[in-house]
Amino acid sequence: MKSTWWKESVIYQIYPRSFKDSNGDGIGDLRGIISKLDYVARLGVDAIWLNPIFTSPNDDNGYDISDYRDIMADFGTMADFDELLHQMHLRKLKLILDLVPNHSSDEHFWFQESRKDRDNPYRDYYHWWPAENGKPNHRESYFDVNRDAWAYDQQTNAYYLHYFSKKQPDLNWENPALRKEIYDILRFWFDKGVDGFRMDVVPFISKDTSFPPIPDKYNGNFGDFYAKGPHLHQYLQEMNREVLSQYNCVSIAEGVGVKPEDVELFIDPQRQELDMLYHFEGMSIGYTPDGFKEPDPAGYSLLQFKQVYSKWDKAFEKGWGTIYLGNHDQPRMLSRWGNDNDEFRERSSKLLHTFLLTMRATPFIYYGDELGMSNIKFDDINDYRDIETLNMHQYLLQTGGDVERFMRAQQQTARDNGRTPFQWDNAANAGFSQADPWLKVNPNYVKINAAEQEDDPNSILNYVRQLIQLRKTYPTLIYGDYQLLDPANPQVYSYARSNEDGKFLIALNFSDKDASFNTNVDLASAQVVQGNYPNPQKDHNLRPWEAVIYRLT
Ligand code: TEU
Ligand code: CA
Repeated sequence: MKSTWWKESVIYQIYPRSFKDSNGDGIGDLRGIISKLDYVARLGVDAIWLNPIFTSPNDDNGYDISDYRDIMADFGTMADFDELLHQMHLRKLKLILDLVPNHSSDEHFWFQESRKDRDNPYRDYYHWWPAENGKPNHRESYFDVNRDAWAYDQQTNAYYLHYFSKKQPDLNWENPALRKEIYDILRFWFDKGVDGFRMDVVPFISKDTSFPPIPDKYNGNFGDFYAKGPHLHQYLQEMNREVLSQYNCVSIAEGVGVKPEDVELFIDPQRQELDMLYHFEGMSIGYTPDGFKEPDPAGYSLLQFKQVYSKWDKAFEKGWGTIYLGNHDQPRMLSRWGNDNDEFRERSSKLLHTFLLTMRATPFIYYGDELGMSNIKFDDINDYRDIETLNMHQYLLQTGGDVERFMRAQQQTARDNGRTPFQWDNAANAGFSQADPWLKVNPNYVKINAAEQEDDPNSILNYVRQLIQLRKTYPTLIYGDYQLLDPANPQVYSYARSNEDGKFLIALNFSDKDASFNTNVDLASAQVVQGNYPNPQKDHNLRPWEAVIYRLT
């Protein structure tokens, strides 16, 4: 019988390329992670999610896999992997890998075969459109320099589909032989003892292979259309039947394009599909509608933020929720949702972690956020490594777009902001590597690093450790009902968590100014169990970026 261990877990996401370099090539690797497992274990987290570690040409930093059963040369060997898994399990840390089922690398054996000839046994592992039938209906690509998801391939006079880069051809899930390959890959890693998988853009895997025009009702939100393929849930139920149901594992959908009304289709345990899903709706808050990931100069609306996260708490009720504010696809959460200037860095980073660790959902802590790492804000395109930035820059150049505006926006929102090397100490390259890192280290590492915070009782690092312990001490913070309070308050996000074991009130002042909040709760008799200022008051008044957890019963 599968347990639901993952409901009580705190998951720590590590971007392997940027965590710790053990062999002096400027690239993080598995042995580097092994050397830092005691640090991770001391956080008190229960599981580590590693971004893809499989063989890849790294067109999209591992999200373009050319061998699903071997370890990327940059990261080490299978022996290194076996040692990592063993060392993690010794420390009671579970390992969640990152499956990329929607597409492979074009350097994968399957694609090399598939593109050879139209009768090749691997032809139908991918989506091909014979050119004699004319150009297929447009499909927008996330990463292509021409935004076009159809690439013409001379060898067989046909187009192949790639929702992401040309080097990431979409796998054809309508082909049962391909689906079986993916299930075998899952089995291979589960039999090695892996504890779960995060599944990259899994809502996109099913396609209507007649490739009709995208209906107008999606008005340009092509990801929403991609996430509504005809057989998606049939395939997820098959994956569960064939593999997931046979292991005490966790499966987590990257829920791009999924609406709140649809999430139960993925996570309702009665449907036997996946266990959890993380949504993207929060990640569009505060971006202008017409710019490519451009922050609204007015900042984001806390009212909208509260509405979105409360709505998804409800949407997750049929299953179990997830909560995150940053990952490898997002800028640093401190810079985006908090205030990364010196005055408020510490308070607002602690406040954001208070939110993550007191909601009714499995929290994802992103490597370095526990130190208050912030955006590096590159202003030179040559400092960027991310295909998403580089190709969009190229597209704007060739189409006469506003490159200046784009580069300004990228300083705030580019994915590379969240991928800079972990800041271990104030030695060269922040102790990440002896060599020049693959991506520049944020120069603020000299004062923002783990060594600086390790023994400081007031550091963000130690506050996060305390919060994780608090969540484990009071299961009400995990399982308790969630109730939004004072919804119209534009500065303070306050909510209650309650069940038969107790009741807590969390109050978070998401602003640079003093604030007050209203609840029908008399706080005078409450016990303050956590706060990010000395002597928190119990009078419904909060200082800038003040976070308080009150225990009411
Ligand atoms: O991301 C899916 C996805 O939609 C992202 O492209 C996201 O919407 C975008 O980056 C926001 O700017 C997954 C992985 O998390 C991402 O790292 C990969 O680049 C992508 O799929 C392709 O595998
Ligand atoms: Ca290395």
